Order: sequence, then structure tokens, then C-alpha cells
Amino acid sequence: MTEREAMQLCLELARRGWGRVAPNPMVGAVLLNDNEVIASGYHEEFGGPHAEIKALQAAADPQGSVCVVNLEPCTHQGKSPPCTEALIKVGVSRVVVAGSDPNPTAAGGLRVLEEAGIEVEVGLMRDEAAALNSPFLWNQTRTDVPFVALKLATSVDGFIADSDGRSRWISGEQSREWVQWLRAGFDAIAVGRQTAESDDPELAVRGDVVPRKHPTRLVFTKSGKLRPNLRILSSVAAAPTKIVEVVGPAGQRNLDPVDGIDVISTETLLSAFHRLRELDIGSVLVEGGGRFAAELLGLNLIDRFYWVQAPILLGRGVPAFGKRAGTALSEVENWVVTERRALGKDTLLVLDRALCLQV
Ligand code: AOF
Ligand code: ZN
Repeated sequence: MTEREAMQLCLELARRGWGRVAPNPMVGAVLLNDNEVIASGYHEEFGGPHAEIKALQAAADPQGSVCVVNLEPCTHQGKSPPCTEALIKVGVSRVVVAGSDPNPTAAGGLRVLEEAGIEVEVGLMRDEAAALNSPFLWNQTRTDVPFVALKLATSVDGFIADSDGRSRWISGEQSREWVQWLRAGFDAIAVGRQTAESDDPELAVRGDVVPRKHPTRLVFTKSGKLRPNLRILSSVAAAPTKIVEVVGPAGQRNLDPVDGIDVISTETLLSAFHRLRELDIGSVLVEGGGRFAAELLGLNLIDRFYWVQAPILLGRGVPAFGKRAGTALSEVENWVVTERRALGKDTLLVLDRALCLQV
């Protein structure tokens, strides 16, 4: 196996930490000896051993091997001793990393390794590794708003619901299963009032990945009104739930209190996202609807799209994005395709804002 293939394997292993390691990054490590994999490991649980330690523990004789890992090994005494120390102690000959660690507490590993006489290479599959850990990287530098991803399932002609407002089911079964996996990795899942009322989703996580913490369910409302018998509001024991009421400059609160549900009242939608970040919500998955999505886009708050395209044409219906200001083609922002694959009969496209990948 080449070092590049080993890095690819690191990313696949790292991804197994989805839903379990946040706010830590997802990290995988592979030890190579003469281009043969002698051991591998990944960061499995928040607070648990780091990827390099798991790989070293799994190796019979790691001395002289090459350690391939998608994040700079840490230097800090955290919940476990520093990975750099462990790598130096067993005498690995070379360390290949995808990108450096922007967390000031853990950073500096590459220099420490070099000073110990270990050959170091940085940058192999940097973009792929950055895309994997965008929410982590975002939260290291941006402490004002969470990382926000928008998930949308549309017809080929760009509708999220038919002309009667029905959206069940545009996407196929496999896509819906994948959404369960996706939700598990976010701190919060959000919908606008209209979607909460027309789809009445529970926003639960019922997939194979049991999240370390169930994502907080968020319903955004501007009018302050919310039908009281919604499934989200009547299943508050199932998951943390908050209503975000954007009250505007007049500041009038309209919402009747609902048992077991926190209400966040803010003047603007942007200040609501500031408030969420203050509450330690570092990543939000927005699941609709079109108007809410358009508003978030208008505020430049969306960092990632998960777009599921179903092979159907509706002709008329609810557009994926409500009214937005136009942009000339010459001035348009280019998004980076970080994933493109089939989900059964549907097609998944993941787009990241270019700035999220600059690390
Ligand atoms: C690594 N390998 O597998 C991971 C690293 O709280 P701790 O002690 O687990 O440290 C968490 C920090 O360590 C995290 O914020 C990030 O900077 C780094 N993560 N480093 O060498 C790993 N998960
Ligand atoms: Zn470490």
C-alpha cells in the first residue's frame, strides 16, 4: 500500500468516529512497514485514546515504521499522554500527515517530531482531510457562529415538495437511512416553522450510529406561533429541544411557554446563531424549508450543502430556496465539491465553502 492509499484508509477509519468524537476531530492512523500495513487505529470515542495510540497498541513491532495520520499528532497531555511522545518512544522512522492541528493546545507536533530526528511530511490529501473535519476546523477559529450545513432533497427540477406541499418522500429509502447517519454527527438539527408544521418531523436519530449526545432539535419561528401538537414539541423527553424565536427590533415575544422546551429569543436570525454558539452548539444541520434556507444563504451562514437529488421531475412545487437576491455569473462564489456519489437511486452532492477548507 502506498502512503497515499494509507492516507485514504486513515480518512475511512477516521469517519467511523462520526457522532462519537465531536467536538474532537475524526482521526485515523495507519502504520506501514515496507509499504505493508502493520497496524491501524482511529479515535473512537471523545475522551478515549487518539488514533496514533490505537495504531501503536495494535502493532507487534512498530519500530522503524511509517506513521500515516490525517492530523498532526498532538503534543499536549490531554485526556491521554501526547501522541508525539508515543511515536518518538517506539522509534517510528517517518510521519506523514494531511494537515496541521489548529488547536493551540495540541499543535506543534510536527516540530517536536522533527527535533527528535523523525522525517516528517505534511500535506498529503490535505483538502480531503480538511473536508472531513470542517466542523472541527471551523470551531478552532470561528467562535462567533456554528458551522452550518444545509441538507436538501430535491427533484431534478429543484423542488423540495410538490404543489400541495408534500415532501414525503422525494428521496429514496437509502437516502433516508443516510440522513439518520448524518444527523448523528451534528450538535443540532434545525428546521423553520413552516417545515415543522407541514412535515411534522420528529428529528430523531434512529440509525446505526448512536450519537454520544443526541443533537438538540431547533425550531425557528418569526411569527412566534407554533402549532402546539407538533411531534417535536410532544417528544421532549426523546431529545433536547429548543425553540428559537426571532422577535425583530420591536422585541415582542409571542410564544406561549411549552413544558420542557427552552425558548431562545433574539432580535435577528444572525444573533440567534451567535447565541447558539455561546450555548456550545458548534455545528447545525438545517433540514429546511426553502424560505429558511434562503434567509440563511442571504446571511452567508451556510458552510456546506448536502444535496440529495432524486430522479423525478415535479414541474411545479415548493422551490428549494425561497426568494433571494440575484448574483451575476461573473461574481458568483464557487463552492468546492467534496463528495459525489449514489445513494440508491438518488445522487448525493456535498459542497463546501472554499474558505472552510483553507487550513
Ligand atoms: C491526535 N490524534 O486521534 C486526535 C487528536 O481531549 P483530548 O486529550 O482527547 O485532546 C483533544 C485534542 O487533540 C483535539 O482538540 C485535537 O486538537 C487533538 N486531536 N490529536 O494526535 C487524534 N483526535
Ligand atoms: Zn494525540
